[in-house]
Amino acid sequence: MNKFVKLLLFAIFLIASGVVYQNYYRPPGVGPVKASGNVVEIEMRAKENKWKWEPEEIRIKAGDLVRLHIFNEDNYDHGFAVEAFGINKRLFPRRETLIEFIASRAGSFSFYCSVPCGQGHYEQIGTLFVEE
Ligand SMILES: [Cu+2]
Repeated sequence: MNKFVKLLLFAIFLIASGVVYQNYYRPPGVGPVKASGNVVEIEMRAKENKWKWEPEEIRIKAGDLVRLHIFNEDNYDHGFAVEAFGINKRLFPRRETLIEFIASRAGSFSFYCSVPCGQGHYEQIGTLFVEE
């Protein structure tokens, strides 16, 4: 058999198996969520010398475009990270940092300070609830 025919058959097999997976086997939680078009503005603070986020819980809906305005009240750096959405940003002292992302899947995810910042570093955590 001609090698190009073999390649073509292999390409057809790959595409067909992708289509079968998408339609019959893909779990509903895997794959992108449709963007809702909603923009959610959230004001957040890292409280001065408390190693606490305010608020410690954020509730949003899947598909929302989230704009987090985080003000760091301390005179040293913090970080803000949510692993599920690939977010990790440094928060410079006494200023606001804007973090934008689309909540592309539902669930509850923890966020935390990602810059070693002192005695309360490991307690500086919170939860992001993304509702369906
Ligand atoms: Cu820290």
